[in-house]
Formats: sequence, C-alpha cells, structure tokens
Amino acid sequence: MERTYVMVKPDGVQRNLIGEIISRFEKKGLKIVGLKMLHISRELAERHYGEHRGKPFFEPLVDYITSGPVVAMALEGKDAVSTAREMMGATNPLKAAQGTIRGTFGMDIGRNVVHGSDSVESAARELALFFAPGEIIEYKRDIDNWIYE
Ligand code: RTP
Ligand code: MG
Repeated sequence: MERTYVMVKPDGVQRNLIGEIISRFEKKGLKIVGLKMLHISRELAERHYGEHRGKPFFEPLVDYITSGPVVAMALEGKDAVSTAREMMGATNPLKAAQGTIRGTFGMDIGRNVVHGSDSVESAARELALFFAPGEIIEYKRDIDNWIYE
C-alpha cells in the first residue's frame, strides 16, 4: 500500500480544523500510520519546501509554515498520494473545487490549510523528514475488509 505525507498547516491548527481535516481522511478510508504535532524549524521548512527555493513566495512560505504548530500525518492506502491531493483540492483555495478541503475552508493561496505530497517520490522524502522510522506504525484494521474488496 502507498503512503503519503499530509500536514495540517498553522492556519488549520489556529482555526480549529485539526479534527475536521483528520476526520475527512479517516472517513475516506486512508489509514493513519503516523501522527504528531510539531513546530517546524526554519531549517526543516527550507528542506521540506526546497524545490521552491529562489521563487518569490519562498520566504513568505517559510514564514507561514513556521508561524505556529502543525499536525503531521502519514497516511496509507490505495493511491494514497493522489487520493489525498484530490481531497485537498487545488493550491489556490479560490480555484479548488467546492467540497475539497481547500475549496471548503480556504480563501488565500498563502493560507491553504493543508499540505499533501505531490508524488510517491516526494512522499518518501517528506515522510523521512518528518518521521523517524519507529514513528510510522504498521498495524491491521478489521475494517480493511470493508474498505477494500
Ligand atoms: P503544498 O506543497 O503546500 O501541499 O502545496 P501545493 O503542492 O499545492 O503547491 P506548491 O506549488 O508545492 O506550493 C507550496 C505552497 O507555496 C505557496 N504558494 N504560493 N503565491 C504563489 O504563487 C504561491 N504558489 C505557491 C502555497 O501556500 C503552496 O501551498
Ligand atoms: Mg507542493
């Protein structure tokens, strides 16, 4: 099964959306295999968003993601990376489809509530940045027989 890295960003935490966001992924059927709250350091932020270094929005992005605690999660399931991205919606919340997380809860590209890895390779890199190997928990759920045929 595929894994992805998803994070409730500082605005999501401040707006009391932690439960709502986790609940959406949980109800979808994605399995939470890692979960923690942390305050991201500038160093970690610059590594996590390294692909955007040099872009005009890089510094504001690092300021934003380090501005308060985040909730980090590892999610596992069929096509977990693309499934989580679909559930989040487009980067700009005003362009994101209604019903998606960003489409429902966001107004501004720089306050888009949630992060999700954009590829399987990014997911592996980001999961390794945010979780030590022992912090990803492998376990079985009885309900899996009702989620997957
Ligand atoms: P994320 O990495 O946070 O899940 O978002 P994403 O893949 O949908 O978008 P990405 O292109 O990776 O951009 C990372 C974050 O940078 C901010 N951004 N601002 N002002 C702008 O043009 C702009 N473009 C991107 C957003 O907060 C975006 O989530
Ligand atoms: Mg991205």
